[in-house]
Amino acid sequence: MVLPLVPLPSSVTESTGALSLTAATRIIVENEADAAASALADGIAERTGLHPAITVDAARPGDIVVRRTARQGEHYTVHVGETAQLEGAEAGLFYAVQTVRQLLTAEGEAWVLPHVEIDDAPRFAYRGVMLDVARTFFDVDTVKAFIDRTSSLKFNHLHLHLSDDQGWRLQIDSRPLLAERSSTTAVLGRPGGFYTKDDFREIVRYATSHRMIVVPEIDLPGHTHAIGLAYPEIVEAPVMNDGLLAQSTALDQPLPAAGEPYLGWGVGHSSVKIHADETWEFLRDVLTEVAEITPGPYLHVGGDECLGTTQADFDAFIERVTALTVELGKTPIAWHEAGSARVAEGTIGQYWGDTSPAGAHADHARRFAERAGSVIMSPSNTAYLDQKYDADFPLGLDWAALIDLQTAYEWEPTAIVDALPAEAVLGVEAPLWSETVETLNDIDQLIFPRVAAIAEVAWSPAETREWASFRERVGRLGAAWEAAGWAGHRPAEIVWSSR
Ligand code: TNX
Repeated sequence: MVLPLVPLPSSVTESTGALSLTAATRIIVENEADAAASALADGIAERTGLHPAITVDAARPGDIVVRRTARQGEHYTVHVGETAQLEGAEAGLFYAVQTVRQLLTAEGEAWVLPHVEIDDAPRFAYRGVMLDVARTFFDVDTVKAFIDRTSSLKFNHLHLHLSDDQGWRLQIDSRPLLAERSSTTAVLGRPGGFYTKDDFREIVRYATSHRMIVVPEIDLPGHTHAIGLAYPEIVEAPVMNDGLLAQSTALDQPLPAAGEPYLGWGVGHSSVKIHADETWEFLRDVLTEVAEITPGPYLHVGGDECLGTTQADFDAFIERVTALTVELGKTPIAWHEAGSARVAEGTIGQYWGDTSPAGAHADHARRFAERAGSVIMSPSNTAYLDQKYDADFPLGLDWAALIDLQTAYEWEPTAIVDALPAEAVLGVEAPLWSETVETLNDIDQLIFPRVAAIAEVAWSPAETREWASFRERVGRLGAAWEAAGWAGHRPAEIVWSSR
């Protein structure tokens, strides 16, 4: 039987036999306050009902040793023989724990860890997931639940889409009306909401403890209708466009009205006033505060779908906003359309076209590499978690593709944009837009199991990736997800094991 490991480690050598976990099993540490050891103890308890003690002692057969190494980074090793030994620096040990949790195997009434040697490190430095908290607002606990799920698959960046036409989600002290007015609405009349600065810090703290860097996005210059509910002087009047018409036919609100909430999900109708001094005073204030509460190196400034903006205005805006971001000490990330502009050196592009782009999409993506930046791959026809699995799936949109599990698995990040050097691919991100997503259960239905496929694309060596192997491993992982209380979709093409 294959080991239920996703993403597949770069090196796995199995041997016969297994370590039995019993009430006598202990976790041996050099320091009892070790975070990895307590995460491992919690994971074992959740799955098996055993409660291993954490102790500083010499290891006996059947014990699990958690050992910190000096070497930094995400590399780790797991050895399971007479004892189990986990080794890594802080990040590496976190991943070793996730791997050992997946290795826990039921044998009748007993629990074992199969004998194995694992030596593992990720393929890509940037392994991201995105949650759109703007279309639908998700409270701090739901964001934490999203972190629990995705960090278990070794994702290391959490991109929060904090603003859009339907709502603004972050308290900004210098612009109090954003929280007071712009945050009160959401798509389809759902309840609004926003994160206080303390809420945001709590999300950052929780993400950090799960080895995830928070990437806040303020989407600019489009997707800004909600700002106009608070600061109408800096937004343009809404404009009609094809994107809006195509997406909003089902909704009773073809064109948003200035100063009124927008509850549909059409795109491309809004913009801030690109040449107004007031706009830039606003942006400096807002982005300064966002940068201040963000320990991570990145600030995402949007740049997507400005359908009513002239190319010259768009490019002028992007050049200025990426320069401002650098001035504030952060590396800008922008959706790939921003590649039309003279982005600040080092700006990272996030590519959302499909896996075989024509024309401008690919040109724009290449631009980031030419300006000393790199590209995060989020192809919408394979990596978008908000697209339906199949035409009958009750949740999700379908404008990019129907994405079944195999489609989410079988794509190669370095083979999308012609003539983009492989080293310019910083990594992979799977976005979850929330137009059709209301609850944590909805999130689970759309992310599980596809997020596991994207995790493997992001982590595992290209030459080891194989659908036949993945489908078996992911099926065996279903039991661990159930034990954690993570429901989700269970496509019939996979054999799901129950324990
Ligand atoms: C496109 S792709 C968007 C979002 C929508 C999403 C829905 C991109 C950068 N923007 O505004 O939420 O489609 O699938």
